[in-house]
Amino acid sequence: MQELLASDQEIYNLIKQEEQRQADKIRLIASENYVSLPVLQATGSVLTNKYSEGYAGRRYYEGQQVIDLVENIAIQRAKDLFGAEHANVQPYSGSPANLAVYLAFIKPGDTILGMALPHGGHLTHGSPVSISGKYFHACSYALDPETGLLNYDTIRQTAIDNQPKIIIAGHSAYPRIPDFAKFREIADEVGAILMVDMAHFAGLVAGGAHPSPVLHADVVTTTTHKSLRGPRGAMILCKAQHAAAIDKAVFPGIQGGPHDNTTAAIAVAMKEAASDEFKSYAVQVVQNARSLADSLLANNFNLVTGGTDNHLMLIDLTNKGIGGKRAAKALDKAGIVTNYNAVPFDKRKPTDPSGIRIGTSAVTSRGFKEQEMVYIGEKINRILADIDNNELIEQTAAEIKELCSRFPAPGLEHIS
Ligand code: DSN
Repeated sequence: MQELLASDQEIYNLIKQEEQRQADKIRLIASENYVSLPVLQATGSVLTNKYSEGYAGRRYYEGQQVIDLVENIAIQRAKDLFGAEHANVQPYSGSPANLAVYLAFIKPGDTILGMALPHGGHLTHGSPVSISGKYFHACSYALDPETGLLNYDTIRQTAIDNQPKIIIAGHSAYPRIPDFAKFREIADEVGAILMVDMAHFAGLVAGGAHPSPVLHADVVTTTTHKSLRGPRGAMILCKAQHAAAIDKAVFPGIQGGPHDNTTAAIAVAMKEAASDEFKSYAVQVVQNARSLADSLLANNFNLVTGGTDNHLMLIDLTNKGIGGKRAAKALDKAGIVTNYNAVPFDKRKPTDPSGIRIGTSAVTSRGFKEQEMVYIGEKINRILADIDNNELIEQTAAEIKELCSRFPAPGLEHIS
């Protein structure tokens, strides 16, 4: 990036600082990852210079000789990877993708049913602070208070009582695997569209380490940058019968020109995700999550649902007497990056809830295995047991930096 250095040293330096931070720290934010250098290169390509409103062969600007080919490759790879009948690769990110689904199927004031945000759902699944809760009549299902698991009898009854036009399955902070066939049955019983937001676990689905929702759902949305390890973007997969409605909702419904550089990077990431190496990666993400959960349980941490079947877990810190925000800040200083997160039926406020959420997608990308998971569990325990010990925090940060230097992260191999 010598040209950037010469033209804008301030931004160059900040990018370098961020590279160093990503290289030196154990990044456990469940929605983050490291993309490969090829994905970075496609993202940073001259495709960013092009406008391409419309779809291949039906654009509103000329000069699409290359872009049409790129987008068609991305679509075909997405369809092949997930076994989908149709794919739209233009949504800018997960929130616009979900909004496009609502625009395609319902009108303002219609009812949607999704997982409650404090129970692991996403803002765009009907939270009152999001457009999904402001423009639609949003009702929600909660987790079982005893088990912390999805309760399909409750979901069914809530659907019968509220008659939603769309039922949303999928989550941002649920450590178990939804039963997509049961969701399908409930949706059929009330005549609803079944939408699955698989943003968090799409990479696990691609790698065969998680059941696929694609055959069960009418429409599946996903970001491309979480466990799927692509650029910041999103996709909508759907049955062929919904293809026209979905495409029209994305453009011209809520978006203008697609980000063609991102589309190219999605294509690159889909090729990577179809590889045997990625299958091993997805399996290792889940194995690492289990090992980390076991290590935390052995250190007397309380995990929502008692463990994990996917890439993430939610630690309820109530028994440790520490708020999630304070814990996340101390861990960050020690070189372990997490986010504070509400736990189901949380008694604390959302801005300082009782839990932290952690996931293994990023650390697995840099080659961490079970042994490193045990190490991380023990470090989290040491720091949170002595949270005001700055000397311990600094010493841990140095140890973690040394550990990370032995596991170069994708895209950051040049950092020492
Ligand atoms: N912000 C993402 C997450 O962290 O789960 C969801 O969009």
